[in-house]
Amino acid sequence: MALTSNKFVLDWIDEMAAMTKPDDIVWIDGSEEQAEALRKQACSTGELIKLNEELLPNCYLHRTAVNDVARVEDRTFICTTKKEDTGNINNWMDPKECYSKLTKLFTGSMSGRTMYVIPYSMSIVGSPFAKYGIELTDSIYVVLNMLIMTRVGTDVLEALGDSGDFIKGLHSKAQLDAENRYICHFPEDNTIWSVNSGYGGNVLLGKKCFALRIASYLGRKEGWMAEHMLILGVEYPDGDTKYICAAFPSACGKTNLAMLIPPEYYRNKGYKVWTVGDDIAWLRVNPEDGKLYAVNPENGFFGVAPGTNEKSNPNALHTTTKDTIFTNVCHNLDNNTVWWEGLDNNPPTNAINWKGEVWDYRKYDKADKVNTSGAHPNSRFTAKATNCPCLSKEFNNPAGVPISAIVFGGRRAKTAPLVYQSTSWQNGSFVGSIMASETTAAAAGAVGVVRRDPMAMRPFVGYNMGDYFAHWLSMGNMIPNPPKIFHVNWFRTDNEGNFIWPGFGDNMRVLMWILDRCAGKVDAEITPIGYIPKAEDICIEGLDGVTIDTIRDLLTVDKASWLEDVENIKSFYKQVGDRVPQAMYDELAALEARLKA
Ligand code: OXD
Ligand code: MN
Repeated sequence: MALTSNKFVLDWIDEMAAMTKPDDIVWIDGSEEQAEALRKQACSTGELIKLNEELLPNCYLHRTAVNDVARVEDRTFICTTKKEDTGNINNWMDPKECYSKLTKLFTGSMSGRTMYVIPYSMSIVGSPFAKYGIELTDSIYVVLNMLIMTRVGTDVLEALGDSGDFIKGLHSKAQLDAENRYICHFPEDNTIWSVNSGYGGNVLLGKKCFALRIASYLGRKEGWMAEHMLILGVEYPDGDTKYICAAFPSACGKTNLAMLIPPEYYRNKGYKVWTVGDDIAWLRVNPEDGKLYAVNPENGFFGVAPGTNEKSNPNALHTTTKDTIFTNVCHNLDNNTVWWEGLDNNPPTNAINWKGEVWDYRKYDKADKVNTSGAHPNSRFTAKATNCPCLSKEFNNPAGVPISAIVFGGRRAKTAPLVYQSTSWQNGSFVGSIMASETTAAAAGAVGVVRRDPMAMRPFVGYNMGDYFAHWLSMGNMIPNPPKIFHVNWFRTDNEGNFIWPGFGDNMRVLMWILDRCAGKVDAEITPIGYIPKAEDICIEGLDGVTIDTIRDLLTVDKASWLEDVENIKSFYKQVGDRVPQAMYDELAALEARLKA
């Protein structure tokens, strides 16, 4: 039975059902009873495997199709009436053409199946940040993940009332046909259509599709920001807490940074770190104090499992010990638990790999991880935020948290120093726009290609990247007390390719310098790229093997490699196209001039 009388909702569902032809329509009410019944049903068909109730209570394992294990950027489209509104960095399709192409794929795609109607909210229902969505899907796995990742239920429909202001998401696994897999966004219609995939990033429509692509479009229209950023709070011994947002490309350790455990030196003094979010931040100006406030619009973590362990991220590990859905990890048959590479040094000897085959850990080959590992390198956990031991008490604050610093970061072997500070909001926006990451060809030890990933949003901006830069600049004029903007690089390597900086919890040492700068407590040195710390201002107390000379080395700015980067940025800006604001070109020219001076 329908859970609302909202005509916009009902008419749209009728239309989608007429196309997809499900046998049944089931409304998701957010109750535990319904969720439990769906879990049982999914276990009866093999869609989920129930794990050891004693060791991993209320935890399940799911495997996606082997050709369907990651986001598909080349099959992700932004469909605006005018191609220039989508720009060159995104894939564009004409909305009419896209609807007609996908209508063919959706026609009858749910026949013999149930259509689930998921009313959900991104951020707290009824809060000033909240935006509502409804996802229609033929996948129980999607329903159960959305129940963890978002706020689902009848209260969303009550808050929506009879308004038509909601994001219409349609998803069907269809035949899981990779050749006809499409993740399409219609920002002008508040609509998302996703077909032929069952992988999280493509099908949990509240996450990348809504909370980043559609939301970034709405944010530009409405004067706020949707960013690919974690949010964390650093609590000082006196109880004061300062908040930081940080943007890193996928697979640069956002979840680890968001949940970091302070080094012993800081712990002994009473410092604590609290997690507000690990992936997405929505930011608005608070008219009362003129500061930028952030919320995490999600309600759970969809984190990468491999590499998560007691050392790298004990908080994440703890979060996944109950109420969690694991996807594409290794199944340990001896005790009906899960395992992944990097969890510990004891791979299970009686195990099924992510593909569902008997797995022999002795055949593991680092050079061919996908085919020889127990867990897929992009295997995931979907875990409840409220199970996270370091969850901030402000997590459910509808007003969000005030942001002192915005931190950008990439994976750079040589160019970027450990940390530097921009000189203004405009300069900081420029620093974000030139963010980049390098891949390392592990076998050869060679430095790979530089991929420019502005604000870590390259795959997630729902409109023209040049307009997105302009939106960043214009936000600067709207924030009377803006956060300061920094750039970090945890990944500098020595000549043998080893990371110089220890990373993980010790990244707190850099965050402390950043917060000291925000509080005006510490000086810095000006360089052509911005302010860098005086080496002695990065605390190395209790840090083995790192000396003040190591810090000096990590802070050097090599003009030659920066000038090479400037050329790379020029060609990237050209690729972004003619909507790159003049102010960004001015910043680039000024940087080049300072480097050459
Ligand atoms: C993610 C990503 O899954 O950025 O968060 O790919
Ligand atoms: Mn992400």
